[in-house]
Amino acid sequence: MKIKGFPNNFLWGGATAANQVEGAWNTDGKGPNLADAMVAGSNTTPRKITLEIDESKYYYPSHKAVDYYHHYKEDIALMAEMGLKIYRMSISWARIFPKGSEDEPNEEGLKFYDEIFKELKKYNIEPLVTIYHNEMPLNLVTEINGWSDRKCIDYYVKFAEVIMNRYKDYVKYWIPINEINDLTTNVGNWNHGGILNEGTETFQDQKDDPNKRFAALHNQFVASAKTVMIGKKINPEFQFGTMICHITVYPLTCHPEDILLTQQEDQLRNRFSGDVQMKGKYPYYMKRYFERNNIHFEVQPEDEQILLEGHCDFYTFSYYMTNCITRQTDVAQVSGNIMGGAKNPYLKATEWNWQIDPVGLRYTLNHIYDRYNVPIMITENGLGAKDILEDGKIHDDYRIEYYREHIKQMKLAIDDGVDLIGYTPWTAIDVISCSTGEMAKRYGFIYVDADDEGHGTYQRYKKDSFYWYQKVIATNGEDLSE
Ligand code: BGP
Repeated sequence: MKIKGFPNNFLWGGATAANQVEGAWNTDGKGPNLADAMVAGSNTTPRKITLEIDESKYYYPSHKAVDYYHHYKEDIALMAEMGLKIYRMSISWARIFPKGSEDEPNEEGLKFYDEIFKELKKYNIEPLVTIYHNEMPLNLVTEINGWSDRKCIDYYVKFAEVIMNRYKDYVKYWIPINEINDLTTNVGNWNHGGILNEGTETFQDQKDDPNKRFAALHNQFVASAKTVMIGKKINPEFQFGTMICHITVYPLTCHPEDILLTQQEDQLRNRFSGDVQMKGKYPYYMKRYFERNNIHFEVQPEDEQILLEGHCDFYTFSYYMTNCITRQTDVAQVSGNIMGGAKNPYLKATEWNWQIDPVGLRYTLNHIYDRYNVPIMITENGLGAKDILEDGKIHDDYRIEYYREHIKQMKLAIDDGVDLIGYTPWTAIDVISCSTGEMAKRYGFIYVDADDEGHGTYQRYKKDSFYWYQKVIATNGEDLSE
């Protein structure tokens, strides 16, 4: 029996985030955000956080990033040439509200995104806008310790309302908060929660206060739900997606304790945030988790109704790896973006030790669709790898291989019956890495000539994967050959 292909209106796309592409960190009224306070690191050097930004002493990669602020026309033209139907991007909060607490938005910042949306429209590329992608105005970190303070809800909702009103004729798909479940881990404190606890010096080694962290997550749930409610009034056609950093977990062995631990890990890391945003209420297992771990945070009586009314319409997630869970402590470990785990003997890993698991994507898609029964988009998936530029060419067959295997599994999941509507690989164009701040950890279909210290021509080159993906899109996923 021939397997079903991708639907005709499938949204083939690409993704980026403002702080990782734009640069122009203090141009046209933009204020510093928390990403601007992160010093470059590497696989072995943690990223230092400096509230006082000192460019004479440190290199901060977001300050120039890949200079999309000055190259966006060329970059969007390249995305159009590749055939993208959808482009996932984010809006820099500090470009619109430089301190986060102003009464009036920064018009220059708003104009920049007017231009982006006009450009996308010119090429018929649908924008998918992440309102908050790992960057809040630095002032909100120093003034109120980010999302741990309930005041942050109002600041964020104001920002969201301003941009939804301004861009209502251009944007239909919105993601209120990137990888909202990252706050279930310690590493989420800083760049997801804007929380800097005393003693934290690096992104990799943060001091944790679970009370503040889960308060911040609760505040994000409420802010997201309010945004959905306001957005639906601005335009009832708006569609809102949750965005989960989906760390699919397998038991390392069939020992019942490993199975149970895996279930608990899945509940906490993946399901919890998805459940709140899709079903509109806290799941039973989190109530017990908070009690057992003595976690307390402020909940207002009206929050329950807000969460219920402001649930999301579709489900999106990032998928880079799967990890194994076990009660054993003496097993080999692998890393990951929000958490690592036990090494799976059947999988290979990237140079950054993230395990590659295409079949796990089919499993994950079925797992999610079974639970929520709503349209799904994969809003991040990709390979961070070192590329070599030679005679204007980049032969990234390893990236093509990665995508081919994942796309095959997406096709099988569609055949299983999953309502997969779009795919925005990470990334459309090379960006600076979030966890390490490197340029060398490249993800794009388009190469940017810049290095880890910000040297280079910043010229753009099409990688072999660019041409490959162009063909995949043109044939609607039918031709995955070299
Ligand atoms: C996700 C983030 C992205 C992106 C990606 C890859 O968690 O949403 O912003 O950076 O991970 O991670 P890294 O850049 O650390 O390789």
